[in-house]
Amino acid sequence: MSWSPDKTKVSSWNEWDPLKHVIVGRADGGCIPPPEPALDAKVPEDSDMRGMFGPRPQHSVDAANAQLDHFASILEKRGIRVDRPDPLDFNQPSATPDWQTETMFGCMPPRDVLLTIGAEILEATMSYRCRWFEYLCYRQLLQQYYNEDPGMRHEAAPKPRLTDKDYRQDYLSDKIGVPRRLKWTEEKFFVTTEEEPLFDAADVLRMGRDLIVQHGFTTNLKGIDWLARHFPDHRVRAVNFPGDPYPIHIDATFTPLRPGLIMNNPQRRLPDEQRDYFARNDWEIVDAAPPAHQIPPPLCYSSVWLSMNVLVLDPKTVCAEASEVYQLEQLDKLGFEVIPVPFRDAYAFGGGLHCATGDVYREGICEDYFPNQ
Ligand code: DAV
Repeated sequence: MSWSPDKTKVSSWNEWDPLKHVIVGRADGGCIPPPEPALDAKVPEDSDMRGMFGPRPQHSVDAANAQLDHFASILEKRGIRVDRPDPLDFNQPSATPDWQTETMFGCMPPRDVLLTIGAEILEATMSYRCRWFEYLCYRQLLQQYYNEDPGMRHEAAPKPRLTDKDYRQDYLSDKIGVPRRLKWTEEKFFVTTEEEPLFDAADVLRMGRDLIVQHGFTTNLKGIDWLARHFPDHRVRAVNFPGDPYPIHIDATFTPLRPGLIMNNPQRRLPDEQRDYFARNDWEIVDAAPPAHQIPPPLCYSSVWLSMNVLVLDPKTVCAEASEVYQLEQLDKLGFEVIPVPFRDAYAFGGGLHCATGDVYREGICEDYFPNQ
């Protein structure tokens, strides 16, 4: 049965098959959350955000929304159905019996929260307290998909307690220094402990039968094990990337572009012993082009490597940030039709073009891209 825009169907098995239906986030009400253990570990020590919290300036919300709306219209003009989440009032306290935080975060990056594997959309545990309730922004859409597509599976991973036991106290200092952080992350001594399963959806790359999951600040080994038990028909592989002092989310580090081709951040290389799996299955790993910018935009958590946070529309077409001239050029040379999308004003709200989207439907089936085990 072929896909049509007015009949909802949930299905997506990888990061590159032809995209037909997607969620694009919103910047409305985005907040800088107050200090909490795992979030503080990610804010660079010299960041302009240290010590700040509360609603982001309205002019920055408006600028981000203008770019998000423009991105959505680019996708729609190409025949892709676009849905948008329902923001909460993020500038209010939230709490469970275990903790309380003064503000939430926002709903710009659906990729962090929602993991689409085939007909299932899974709400991630999340690993920051300020993002514990973020799934609520997507519930209206997920309920709609559930009602309209009898094959859709709506799942939620066990909500974590997120007590102080989930976080290593060693990371509470803002004077750790980058050399020590690099040593710790190389040793896989991350801010999150193994108290309970934790994962953010943006640590998972979907590659047909294989799920490649980054072990780092936002996803622990128990989270990866939970994913492996939850998806028994998949091979779930943990990867890690020494060289990143703040390892959260795989999508500014390791970016599959089409079957057989992945870009790797040259400052965060996949270790040799983990490369073999890709090599023996004829996957080429190329260094991503350098970012065009020396520093991220103001009040932004993410690194300049959002340059490689591209959204693949199909194996020949990719959206990349409009000012990232080196990345645009590299993708062009790799044979893609490249769609430049202005997006830097949205970065501070939670990331780039891949972060800001969540798959609902891509054509194609679950294939095995790694037959040589
Ligand atoms: O390089 O700061 C950003 C990923 C956002 N989802 C980085 C990772």
